[in-house]
Amino acid sequence: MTTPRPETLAKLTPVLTKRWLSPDAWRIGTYEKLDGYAALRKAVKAHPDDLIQLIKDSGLRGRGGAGFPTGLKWGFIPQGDGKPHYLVVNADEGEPGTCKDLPLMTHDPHSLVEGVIIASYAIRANRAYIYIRGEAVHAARRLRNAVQEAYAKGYLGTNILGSGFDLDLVVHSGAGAYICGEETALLDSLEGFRGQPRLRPPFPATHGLYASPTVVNNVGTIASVPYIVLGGADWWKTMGTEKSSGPMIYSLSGRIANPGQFECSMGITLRELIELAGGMQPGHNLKFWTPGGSSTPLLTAEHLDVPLDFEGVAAAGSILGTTATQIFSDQDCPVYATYRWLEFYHHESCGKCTPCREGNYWMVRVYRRILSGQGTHEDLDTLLDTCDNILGRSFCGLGDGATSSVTSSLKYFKQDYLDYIEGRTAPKLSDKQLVGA
Ligand code: L3W
Ligand code: SF4
Repeated sequence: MTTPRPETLAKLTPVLTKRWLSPDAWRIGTYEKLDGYAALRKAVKAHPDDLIQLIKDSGLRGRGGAGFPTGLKWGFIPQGDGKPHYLVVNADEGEPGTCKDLPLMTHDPHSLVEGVIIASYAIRANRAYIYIRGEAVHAARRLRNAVQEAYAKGYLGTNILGSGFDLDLVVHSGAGAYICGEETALLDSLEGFRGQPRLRPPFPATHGLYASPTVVNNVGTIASVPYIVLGGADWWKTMGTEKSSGPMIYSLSGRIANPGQFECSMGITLRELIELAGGMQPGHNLKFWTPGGSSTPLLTAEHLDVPLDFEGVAAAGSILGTTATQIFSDQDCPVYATYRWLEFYHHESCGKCTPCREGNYWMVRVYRRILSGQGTHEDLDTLLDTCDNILGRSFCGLGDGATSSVTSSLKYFKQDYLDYIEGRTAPKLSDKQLVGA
C-alpha cells in the first residue's frame, strides 16, 4: 500500500463525512454537541426566499447523478398556489457501485433530518418523506430513530423552535426496486402504486406527489444544506470548481488497496483518489473504471487526470453520475463486467417501454453467446444497433444508462470482444449458462 503525499492528502475536504468517525454521532446528543441543529436555529430566523437564494448562490447541484441546480429546483415550487407542498428525499440508492448515501444515513442521520427541515421550511412544505431502499434495514432503523429523537426535541412537529413552522417527516421503505430511484417512479411507489416512471414534463416541481408541487432531492444534496446555511455560499464555493461547487463524496471500490468513501473538492482526479486510497492492489494495473456508477460510460487508464466534476467528466465522454468509481484492473474483463451490469439492467427494467424491456433482454443473450465462445462478428454490430434503439428512445434514464458500458467497452476494448469471438480467450460461461439464456 502506498502512502499519499501531503499535497494529495490536503485535497480531502471532510464536510458531510466529518462526523462519521465520531462514536455515537447518530444519537441526537452527540450530534448537537458537534454543531448539530445550529443551522436549523439560524434558518428559521431567515425568510424562506432568502434560504432559496442562499442555495442558488452556493451553486449546489444535485448529488443523485444529474447535477441539476438545487436552488433553481426549489425556486420552481409555486408559492401562494393553495396546494400542499412536499419534500421527498430520494434515498433509494441502488446503482451498482454507488455507496455514499447509505453510510451517511447510518453514521450521521441527523444531518439529513436537519437538512430536510431546513429545505421544507424554504419551500413551505409541511410534510416530507425519506424514501429509503428496502434492503437498507439498518440505515432505515437509524433514520427512524433520528426522526423520533428530533420530534422529542421539538425540531419536528408543530411550531418548530417557536417559528410557527410545522413539519411532519415520514421514513418510507421501498421494496427494493432500482426503478424506484427514478423520481417519478418513486412518487408513484410512495402513493401506493407500482413504481413506474411518469411522463415528464410536467416535472415534480409542479405536479409531484399527489399532483402537488414537490421537490425531489438526493440524500447528499439535502445533507449539504445545513453546512451551507452555517458556512455560507462563499465558503461552500471555496471547494470544487466554478460550475461544480463544494465537496463530493467519491466512493472507491474494486482493485484498490483501501476502498471506501473519500470526500474531496470536486475536480479531484482518479489518479489522486487512487493515491488517497493507498494505490492499486499489488499486482494490478488500472484498465477501466466507471466515474459515477454503472450507468456512466467507462473510462480507461488514459483518463486518470480527468477532473472529476460535472464538466470535466462530460468533456471526457462520460457522466459524473453518483461519483461511484469502480476500479478494474488488467486482470478483469470489460466484456464480462458489462455482461454483469446488463444482467442488472435487464432484471431491473420495469417493462413499461419496449426499447429497454426488449433491448436489455436481447443484449444479455448476445453477451452470453460471446462469453460462451459462440459469438460472431455480427454480434458486435447487433449490440451497437440495439444500443442505438435504446439510447434516447427509452421512457426513462434506466434504458439509456444500460447502454453506457456496452458502447464504451466496445469503443475502448473491442479487442477483448474479438478475443472471445476468435477463440483467443477461453469462454467464461459454459454451454449450460448459454442454454439458460
Ligand atoms: C423542473 C424542469 N424540474 C429537470 C429536474 C428533474 C430532476 C432533476 C434532474 O436522473 C440521472 C440519470 C441516471 N423543470 C426540469 C426539472 N428537472 N428539468 O431536475 O433531472 P434529469 O432528467 O436530468 O435526471 P434524473 O431523471 O433525475 C438522474 C444518473 O442520474 N445516475 C444515477 C443513478 C443512480 C442513483 C442512485 O442509485 N442513487 O442516483 C448515474 O449516472 O442515469 O441520468 O429532479 O425533475 N424543466
Ligand atoms: Fe421502464 Fe426501462 Fe422504460 Fe425506464 S426505460 S420506463 S425502466 S422499461
